[in-house]
Amino acid sequence: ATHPLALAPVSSPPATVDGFVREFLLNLNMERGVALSAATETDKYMALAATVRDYLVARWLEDQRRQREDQRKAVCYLSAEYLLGRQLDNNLLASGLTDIATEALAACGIDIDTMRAHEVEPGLGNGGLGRLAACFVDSLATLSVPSIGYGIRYEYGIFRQVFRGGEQIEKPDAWLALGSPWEFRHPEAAQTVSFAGHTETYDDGGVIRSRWVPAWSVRAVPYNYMVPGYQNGRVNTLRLWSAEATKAFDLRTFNSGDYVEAVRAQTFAENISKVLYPEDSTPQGKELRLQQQYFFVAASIADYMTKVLPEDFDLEDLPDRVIFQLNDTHPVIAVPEMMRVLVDERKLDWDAAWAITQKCFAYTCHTLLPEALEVWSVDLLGRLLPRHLEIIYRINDEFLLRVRERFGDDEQRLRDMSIVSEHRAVRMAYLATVAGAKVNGVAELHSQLLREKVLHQFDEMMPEKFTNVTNGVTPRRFVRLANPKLSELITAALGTGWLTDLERLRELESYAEDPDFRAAFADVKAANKRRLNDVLMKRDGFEIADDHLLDVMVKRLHEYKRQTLKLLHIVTLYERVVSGRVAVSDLQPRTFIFGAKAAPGYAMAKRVIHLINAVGAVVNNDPRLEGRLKVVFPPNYNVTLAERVIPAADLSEQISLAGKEASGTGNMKFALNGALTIGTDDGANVEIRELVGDDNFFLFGMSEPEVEELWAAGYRPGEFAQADDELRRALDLIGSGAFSEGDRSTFEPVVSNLLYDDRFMVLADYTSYIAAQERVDAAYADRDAWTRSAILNVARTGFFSSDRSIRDYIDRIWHTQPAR
Ligand code: 26V
Repeated sequence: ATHPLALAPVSSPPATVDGFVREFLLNLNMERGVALSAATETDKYMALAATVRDYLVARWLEDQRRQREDQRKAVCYLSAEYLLGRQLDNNLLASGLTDIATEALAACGIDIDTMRAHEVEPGLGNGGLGRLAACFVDSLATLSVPSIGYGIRYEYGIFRQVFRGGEQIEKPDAWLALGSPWEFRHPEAAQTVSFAGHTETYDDGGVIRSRWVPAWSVRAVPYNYMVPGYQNGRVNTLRLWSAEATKAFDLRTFNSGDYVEAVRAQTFAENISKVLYPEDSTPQGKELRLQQQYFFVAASIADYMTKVLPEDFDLEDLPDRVIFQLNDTHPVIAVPEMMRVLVDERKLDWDAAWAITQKCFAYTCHTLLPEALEVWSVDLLGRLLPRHLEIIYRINDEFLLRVRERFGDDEQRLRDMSIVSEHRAVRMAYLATVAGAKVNGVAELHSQLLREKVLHQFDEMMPEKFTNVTNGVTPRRFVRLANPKLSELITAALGTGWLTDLERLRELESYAEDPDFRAAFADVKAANKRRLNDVLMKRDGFEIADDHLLDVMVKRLHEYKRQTLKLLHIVTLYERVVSGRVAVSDLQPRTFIFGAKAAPGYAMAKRVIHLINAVGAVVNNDPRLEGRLKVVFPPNYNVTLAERVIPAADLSEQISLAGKEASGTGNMKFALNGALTIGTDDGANVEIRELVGDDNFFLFGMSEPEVEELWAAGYRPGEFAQADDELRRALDLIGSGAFSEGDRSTFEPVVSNLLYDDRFMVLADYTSYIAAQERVDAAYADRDAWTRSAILNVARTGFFSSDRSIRDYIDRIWHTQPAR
């Protein structure tokens, strides 16, 4: 370019109210093609988003240019899910434009809160794993780590949940219906991703090589999202791939004349990124899901190798330039894909390629449940990705040779450690462990159990690979944006700077002893409850009473998380009053909030949802309770609702069976917002309790070794029902049809599951849980002491910033440097 304007980098509009108004109106007129007087809410929202974008773009382009030129090692975060939540407020905060935008919009007669409310959140994830990825990209940008997030642009995110007769109904989440103002589509940067076909060998000038002859392919079109760091001028990229029909399909339309067949084929291609699988932890082995995984991973590797890496790059140096972090096993097919690219396409010899690959990947495991460990059948892999299957076999053969060298001809061990099982299933966690430079769990206890149980034999062989990185959450979204009143109070006490240095919250410890500060803190909590009341009243007609203890359990519905234990507590309180054993005036008024989606195919989980609603319908309307117990179950719990619920909570329910919840991240969000936890010694609860102290945490239930012991001894849940009169009464009441208009069959499966199976030992922990809830009531009676504990929870949980997690990844796994 020669024009002087083309030589200079783009510049942002002036960061003033006038500058913002001008840019906003320009977008409204030029991009939306409407005048302000005729603009709809959607027009205004889209123009506002475009305006915020305009302020970020210059930095974004600059950071992309630098990242290309920079020799520094970068992180490619590979995740099938990013549960981003709404973007507008976050991007305003990150760019420091909140006040300017508020004023500018007001000057145009627009209330910025109506604009915030207009955004549909991109729900491109199921729960903890997807939200963690979103927190991590925020921290990566805030810490200026050269990095790029790769994932899938699902056309339909996690389903929208509605209740009909108390039962969950799933509705499609058409989050793109109004258009998505935060993304940039880049068709020119598309990659081709191939599938199926066969493999063959050929003579390449004297060298016999393998190659893959695929049967069909799709186009992967990237959509780039800006990921601004918090007020640091850094803007990273999240690149989400969308599947489209290839040119080949179009050609076929033209040539064959079979128009309908060609259009059908196009639909087939576009199915790949159509919908997020709503299963959380029970893989179904569905072909489309494997297609999704390979689709985004192959596109991402090709993008990195051809668009990010310089053309003449010496591949031996790849490990100094990039690390691919595998978010659970979903992207693990990247390992054989990298081998295929290096060996078949770049013509490296196998050993050199394997040496490189082993240094370029690291694997994060997010589960302990054996049923959640992904496997793919050899048949399916062979059909869909024949060359990758060959590569996996060779990786496995060479690995088993090493096992043999090390441990001798121990056939049992060889079977146990084989990547391909006797049942012809490829164990993706084993492949990731063998291939990865590092394997990490997501909380101390989880990492320990990975080494002792799930991957024990791998730990014996390669202990240096195993490490822990305890999860974290972004304080920008989950403290600053979700809880502006608490943030103001903290800033008034500590000054600024704590949002990017969250350990500074420690300085609040002394404020816990200051009665004025405690009063102010209690006022914030009360205001957050009123705000939640307003949200829920408007949304679902639920009321949150000012004087109730707000007891919250929000997370995916899963048996191991034990929503039924929470229900047994509620039913016990109810039964005490209606049986006359406890005077209603002796009840601590409580509102129980649930939020939970069940996987559509998980029958027991759906029945528990029904039961929560059924118990609510009875408890909420029984005049004998005088309104002292309320069950509130707003449908469609998502990031947006979490941001309103968590800051209002008094009590955080983290009651999974010890040894089952890998970490939890909701637990961290609650503590940071001044809720006290009632919880088991599980996942990150262990670390939360260590930090906040036993006096500020309600511990109950068996420890993980106690769980193991009871299980080994032969667990008989019925004996626990026999031993606790109130437990029996609660189960009987549910079984009697008290919550199903006398119909005993509706919830019988839930009751008999607990009495005769109870895989997650709900009954074994019941007595201890009820006792802990009584300690909660007693503690809440001294409101000022409770507030002190709540402040100490905030003060002592700065460790759980995802900035700290990312620093740990850098120190223990990535060994990258921040950008200049
Ligand atoms: C997810 C899926 C989703 C689609 C169907 C197949 C399938 C198979 C396995 C999984 C693993 C789910 C793992 C997960 O979400 N783990 C959660 O990760 C959080 C972040 O580390 C952690 O806080 C939670 O404790 C853990 O349950």
